[in-house]
Amino acid sequence: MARSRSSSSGWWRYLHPSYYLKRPKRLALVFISFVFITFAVWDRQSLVQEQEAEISKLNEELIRLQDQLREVKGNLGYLGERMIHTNDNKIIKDLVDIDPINEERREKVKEAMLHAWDSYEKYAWGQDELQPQSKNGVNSFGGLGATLIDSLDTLYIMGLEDEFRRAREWVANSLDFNKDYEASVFETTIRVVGGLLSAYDLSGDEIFLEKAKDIADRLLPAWNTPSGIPYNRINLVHGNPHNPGWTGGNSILADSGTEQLEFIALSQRTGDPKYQQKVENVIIQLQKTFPSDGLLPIFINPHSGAASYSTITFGAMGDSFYEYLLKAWIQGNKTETVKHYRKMWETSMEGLLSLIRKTTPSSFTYICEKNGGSLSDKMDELACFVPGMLTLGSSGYGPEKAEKFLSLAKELSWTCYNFYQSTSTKLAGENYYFYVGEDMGIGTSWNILRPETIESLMYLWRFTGNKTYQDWGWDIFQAFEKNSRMDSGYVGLKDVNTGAKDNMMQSFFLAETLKYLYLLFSPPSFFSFDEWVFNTEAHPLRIIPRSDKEEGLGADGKANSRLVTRPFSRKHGRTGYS
Ligand code: DMJ
Repeated sequence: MARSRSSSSGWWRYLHPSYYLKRPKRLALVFISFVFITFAVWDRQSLVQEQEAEISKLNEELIRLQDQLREVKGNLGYLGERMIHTNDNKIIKDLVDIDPINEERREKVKEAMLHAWDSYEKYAWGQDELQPQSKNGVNSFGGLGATLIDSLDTLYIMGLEDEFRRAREWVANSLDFNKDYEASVFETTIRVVGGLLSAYDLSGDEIFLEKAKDIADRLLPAWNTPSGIPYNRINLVHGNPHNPGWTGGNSILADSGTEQLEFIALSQRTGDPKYQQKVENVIIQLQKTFPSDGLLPIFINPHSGAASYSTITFGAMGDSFYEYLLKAWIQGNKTETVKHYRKMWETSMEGLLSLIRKTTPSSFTYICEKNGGSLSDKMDELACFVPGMLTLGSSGYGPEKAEKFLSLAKELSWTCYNFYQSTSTKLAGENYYFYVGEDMGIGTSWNILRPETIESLMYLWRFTGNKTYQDWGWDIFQAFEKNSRMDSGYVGLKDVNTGAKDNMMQSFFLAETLKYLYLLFSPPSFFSFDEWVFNTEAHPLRIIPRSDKEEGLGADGKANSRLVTRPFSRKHGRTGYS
């Protein structure tokens, strides 16, 4: 008890003032401790406040940067978003290098697409093409929604999400191929099969593949000819393939040799080799009688597989046959399996050199047409895809030939640009004649919003980095804006000299012309040419490497079993729209 009492009184004495007043040292110690604790508490509080202010500043900065990134991604479209994930270094470099002039131009092109699309939605929804003057739709391809399908990938690439979603719903719920209509196998393939496959590759949405298979199955009997060279027309319900009367029973070269990319892609994505077999056989057959200069006339007999006497041209009815020789090689990842395509293409390019002439006095380089043994000094604007094709193909050559074909491409693009610059509307006519001492003169003077020159400028800019090609493309775009734009869409011109308007917004204006313009002003890594190949209607198809031991149809023409590959997967891209 005594112990406890004394310990308790010992503790209380510290609280008694006399304990400190008796000994001043104790008082000083208490004072110093008080000052030290006060300072420590105050210092800690102000530190926390400073840190909080700093954190809130950083948060604001983070939100600002996130907004900026969202904006940039929006401008780049869905693919930009995908590539930010998959191709970080390159895309970040491009983002840093973004050129404000190109940004502005790209926005203008996107706005033009929106205007064309809105007009189509308003006046011609679900029909093949819009007639802007009369404000109605017209079914020039059998009522397959050609403009809508041709536009799917352009909408996707430009990041026009709501428009793409509405188009997708139409494809899923209203697209009906059961039409008693004599369809062009070529046009239906490049626009409809190509457009649907491209939408599938970009979005991963199965509905597009399903529909592509449906229409391709309706076209497939066209290849059931003695030679395997297809008939060019077929009824979508009854079949009955045939050729149009005006060809004298012949098949057209471009119409018969421009289905390889789409049908090979379809086989790769469905695992069913029948599509690929039909179209690859066409090339095998043509290879058997391929001339030493690689130049085939535009008419081929579907019974014998031999060429009939007719014009040789890189313009109408010949053009995309040559384009697909190169692109089937690229699509097949340039492997041994597809080597024969490249070989044939290189042979044809040697033949092309024999058609090259220069004008006087200005030395414009142009491509002649050939009838029998003689050259004719005429060139279609359609042949202005050649500079782009040469640019794309030049990288497969050794340095010397690559340089030779690239400089030919540059010269031809200058000519094509002048097809536009030489008219009062600054829009090109359909074809040109070349006269000694007078350079070029217009033949057919309409302009139907074609894309070929812009397509070539896009490839040249991408491969050379020379911004002049972008400036030329911008000039052409401005001429379309000035002469072809109406409140209700875009029209062609009946005459590029007078500016008189026609009444048609061609579906390829949305599929090709505006898409190539958009790419012309986009950062180079926006679309990788190692990953994608564009069909002749500008629909990008994802390159799926074909192995040298592939189970498909080889260069020997022997059919093998299945080749199964997967399309662009949702995991890597944007989530789908279904
Ligand atoms: C498009 O349908 C394709 O580019 C085709 O290969 C040629 N014609 C038009 C565009 O001009």
